[in-house]
Amino acid sequence: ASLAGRRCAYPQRRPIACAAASAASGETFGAQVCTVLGTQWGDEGKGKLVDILAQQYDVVARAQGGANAGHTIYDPQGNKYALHLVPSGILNEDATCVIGNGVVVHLPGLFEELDSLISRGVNIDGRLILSDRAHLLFDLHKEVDGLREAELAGKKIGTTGRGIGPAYASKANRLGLRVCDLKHLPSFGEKLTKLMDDATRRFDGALKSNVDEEVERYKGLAKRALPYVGDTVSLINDAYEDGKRILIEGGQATLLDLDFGTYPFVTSSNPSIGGVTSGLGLPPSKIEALIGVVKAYTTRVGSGPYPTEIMGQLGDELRQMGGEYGTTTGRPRRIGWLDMVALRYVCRINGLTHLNLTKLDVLSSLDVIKIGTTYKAPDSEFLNSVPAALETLESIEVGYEELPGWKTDISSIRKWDDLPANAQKYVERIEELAGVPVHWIGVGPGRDAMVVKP
Ligand code: 2SA
Ligand code: GDP
Ligand code: MG
Repeated sequence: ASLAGRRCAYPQRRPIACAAASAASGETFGAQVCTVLGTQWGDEGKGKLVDILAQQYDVVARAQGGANAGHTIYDPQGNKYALHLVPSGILNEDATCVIGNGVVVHLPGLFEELDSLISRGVNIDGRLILSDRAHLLFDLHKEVDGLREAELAGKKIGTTGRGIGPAYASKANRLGLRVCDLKHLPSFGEKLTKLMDDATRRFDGALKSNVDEEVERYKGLAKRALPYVGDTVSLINDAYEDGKRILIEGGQATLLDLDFGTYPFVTSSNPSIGGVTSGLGLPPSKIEALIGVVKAYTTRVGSGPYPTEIMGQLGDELRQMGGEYGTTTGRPRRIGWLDMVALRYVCRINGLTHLNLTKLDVLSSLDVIKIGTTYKAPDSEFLNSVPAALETLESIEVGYEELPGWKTDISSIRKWDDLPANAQKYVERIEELAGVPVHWIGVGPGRDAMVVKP
């Protein structure tokens, strides 16, 4: 696909007010380039906000991660879609969806996802562009993911098993194959042989993937993939220069970031702001709005430290009320109170300009809601930020504030003024502690279940 062809690929957009925002305030979100990032351990509801904002954006792009992501969205008829590699703008037929260079792509999985969308009547034609620089994730990477987890025995990371870590390791080892390699099949075979030989030396006899079978399979996959492949660096910068509106959808979240998360219990990409720019080739100076999505409590899937974790019956009840099970793997999510020390750390790292507080409705039955506000290491000072060492983080004593609950269903409320006073106070306290305004408040999973704070 030539660059010249792509330059004209964006239809002139009619000004569409965001469905949820307009219901509440008539607002169209102003930023030409806007990024939506997870601020906790993922599953904050990023997909829902992206789906809502996508109604006003021309390009919706993913920059990092892969099919470990599980973003759940609902169309206006209430039909549910769980997306993994496909950006959450796909239900807005006027938006072009981009899978950027920073994403690791399992092509059979991508096609499965596309087929499922097509079978449900979603029009994909000409709407999905896959970066020629994105790295390919093979079944081999999934096998290695499983083998490495097995080696860790009782100390598993608790990965999604989607091959993410091994695929990024191949990229960093300079053994990876990229989407552009699909255009050069003879050397594709040679490169794949090198990649597989390396893995075979490490996991002697344990791997089932076979080079010849895989090369044959990728001949077919290449044919189907190539019409989607493009120079997304040029595409996205051209779009910007043409005045198009660009929305970037983060996967996972900053506390799972390879650099800033609870290492080694992290994913293998940078879900924070750095991954957005390196994963798309769009300069940071172009990003006007950085939206952090914050669940009104916290969840975490997989192992690792979790200072505000709620154990026992209350945790189980919140899991049920919030439907907290992995979108990709179905695993039960661990549950905890909001952690403002961690949230402040995440706001600073990303320079967040707006917050979307989600799932406020899930807390509606509680008498008292706790917010973690301080970290204290045993026999030591209060800490100002999230410590690097797991040993410290695991021994932290969290100090809590307690706020009264509102004890009434808020899921049909659409206006800030109609929220119960205690719910407003909870939101305002979060803004105060985070130092970043809450602009959207989620009160249910549906596209319309959003309150805009004036
Ligand atoms: P991986 O597979 O190498 O990225 O796993 C490393 C850690 O990152 C966590 N991780 C996630 N955490 C929450 N949600 C994710 N997506 C799915 C969802 C998860 C699911 O939307 O529910 O279905 O289980 C996601 N992806 C990666 C992972 O749990 C490890 O802690
Ligand atoms: P993501 O990975 O950040 O996109 O989040 P997931 O889709 O994995 O998990 C969020 C879950 O919460 C999904 O099932 C959403 O439909 C749901 N959800 C999002 N926002 C809200 C909200 O405000 N209230 C309720 N009750 N559910 C929500
Ligand atoms: Mg998710």
